[in-house]
Amino acid sequence: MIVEDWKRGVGLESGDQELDSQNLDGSVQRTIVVGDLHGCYDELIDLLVKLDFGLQDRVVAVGDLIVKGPKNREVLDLFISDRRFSSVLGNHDRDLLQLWAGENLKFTKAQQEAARELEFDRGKYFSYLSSLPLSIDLGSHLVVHAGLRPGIPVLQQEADDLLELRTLGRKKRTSRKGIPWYEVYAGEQTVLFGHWPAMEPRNAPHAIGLDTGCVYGNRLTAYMVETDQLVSVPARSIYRKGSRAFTSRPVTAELPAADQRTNPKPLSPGSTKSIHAGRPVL
Ligand SMILES: [Mn+2]
Repeated sequence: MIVEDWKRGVGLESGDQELDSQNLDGSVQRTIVVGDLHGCYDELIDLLVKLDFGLQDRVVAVGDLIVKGPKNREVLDLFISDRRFSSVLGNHDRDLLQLWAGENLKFTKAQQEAARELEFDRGKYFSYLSSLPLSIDLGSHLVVHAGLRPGIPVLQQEADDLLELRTLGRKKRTSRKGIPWYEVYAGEQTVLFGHWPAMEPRNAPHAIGLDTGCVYGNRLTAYMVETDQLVSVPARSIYRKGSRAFTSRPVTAELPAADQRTNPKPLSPGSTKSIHAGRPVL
């Protein structure tokens, strides 16, 4: 599908949007929290088409909008131009800001490539990425890029933890060998995060990891807050070779059986914990 068709199909160019809690087809507003995009624009479109994305729906991304994948510019242009789209800052998004700010750090080849792709309108992209928050509070749920230290309020968390934390009890917050932070976290809000790709979503009692390595050729996954559903689409291509850490299985519950995937029962936000293990998958 070409992009212009898709935009018309989901109302991206339909002008004024009525402030109504219902979509044109009468469906209620959905909050679609999407895993790490890394420039995977086509798969984002595939996902939104699959969901019949409407005028009153909104997308919240877990960050790392760019770097490694094929269409960084298209992803950013969509988030900049359509108010239904928002995101937290990811570590790669931050790294691009640091690169452009001339900080004397080591940047990866993929980051330098992304910087070149976006150079023609650097001011616009710098300004947008600088505006991204470290967390987005959805009430029952909290969106951060990587993780947080259990027992500390989100506003008191260190930025580097929100951007890069994987495990506790190790010298480096990025270590994959300690205890995953989300196995310890027991806060009231369910945390929706990305950053640490796995073949399937990471499913903890109070957190859901949504990075299923689309840029590595696996899937793009999203979580729908109001109905406690996961939805995903396959990557169209392998854009980057995945690391061994990516292909290792996450420490999670099994995905629900096929008979649980149909006719999901709508749930109000905040009632998600009780059915965590049986979350329907679209
Ligand atoms: Mn990341």
